[in-house]
Amino acid sequence: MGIKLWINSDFLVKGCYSQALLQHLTIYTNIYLVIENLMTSSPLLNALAGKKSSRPPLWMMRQAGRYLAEYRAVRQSQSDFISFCLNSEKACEVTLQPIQRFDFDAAIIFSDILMIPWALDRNVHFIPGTGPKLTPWTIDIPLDNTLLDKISTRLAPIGKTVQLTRSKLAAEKALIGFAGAPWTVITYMIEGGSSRDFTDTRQWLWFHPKKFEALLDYVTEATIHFLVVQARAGADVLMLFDSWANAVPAERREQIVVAPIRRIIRALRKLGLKQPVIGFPKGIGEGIINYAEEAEIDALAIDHMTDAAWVNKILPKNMPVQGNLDPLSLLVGGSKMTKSIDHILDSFKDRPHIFNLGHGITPPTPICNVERMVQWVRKS
Ligand code: 1CP
Repeated sequence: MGIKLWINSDFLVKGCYSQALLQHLTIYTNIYLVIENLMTSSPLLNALAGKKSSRPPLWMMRQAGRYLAEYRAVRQSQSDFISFCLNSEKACEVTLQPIQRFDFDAAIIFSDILMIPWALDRNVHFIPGTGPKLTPWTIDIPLDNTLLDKISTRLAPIGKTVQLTRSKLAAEKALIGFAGAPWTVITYMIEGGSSRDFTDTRQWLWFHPKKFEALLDYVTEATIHFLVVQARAGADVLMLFDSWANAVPAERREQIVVAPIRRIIRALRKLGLKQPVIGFPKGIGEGIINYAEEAEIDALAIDHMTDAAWVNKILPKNMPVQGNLDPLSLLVGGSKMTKSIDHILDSFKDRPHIFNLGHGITPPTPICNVERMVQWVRKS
């Protein structure tokens, strides 16, 4: 629908009053609809709906975080990280900070993938300089379904953050809710924190396949509850972070990486929740071909280890992609960074694309390099 269409309307030359009035009304209705559309259309939602644009919308994974002085200032006022995530006012404040500073096209709600283990009573703590610590999940722990029933109540403060943030965010900025993919969350539960090789979790796959399957189902159900809270509170988009999908043996990917995502998305759709879902199966290389086909996601987030030109060749033509600048290129900046940005923009120029990093931004990143990245992507 274009402006010319209504201006060219010939109601003035027609003598019939009522017809002219009718057309007049139509014109005003059309103008209203177009203005409303202009006011609410979100570049990020457009890309997720499969629309191409001359400049891709952009945001950054982990955009609210320690590289920002204003984040560190708020963080200081809250010693316990979980309480910080559950404090809707403060979580909303830090969610909005990167939008205020860089005018990104999307905000991602400030929370953590470990809120699910926390809600499942896993005694989650974040130790400064060390990372998360949880009471490790052992083979003999029974799966308590009454805890699943409590997830929505326990994580309700995050729904409140979503609501509050949406009310403060401009209409054209999309708000992203998220959860960890079940596998990634389970690695933290079994290892009791971060891990380099996920030895205990991977051993479960071989020694206790039935128990592992039951735990996977359990965490998948918990994830559905968590995403429903965020979707019902007003999140426009949902993202599932499978940060450690690389550690899953290739022949088990369908069961562990792909099927749980499909199950989560089907459950959301069954509840009438239509938010587009971005899947991020980090580090699975050629596995993205099957993931893109089978997981029923709306868009695929690509890590920086995967070449954008190859991704463009192998994925279905109109599938939206997100990514995939190496976060460490933002440490060096300059022409090394812009050359890398150009490769990504050029590779994805013929498909719906959301510019992003291939993983989270790191704390030592200079702000001026983020600014340069934003300018460079927007001038393209
Ligand atoms: O004290 C601090 O400020 C701790 C740093 C921090 C932050 C800023 C943690 C601890 N979590 C978060 C917020 C967070 N985490 C967000 C919202 C902020 C934003 O993106 O703007 C998101 C989306 C996450 C997701 C998250 N948490 C992931 C998946 C994405 C990824 O980076 O791979 C993972 C794996 C976590 C676990 C986690 N949270 C925090 C730490 C230190 C860790 C462990 C990371 C590891 O094992 O390497």
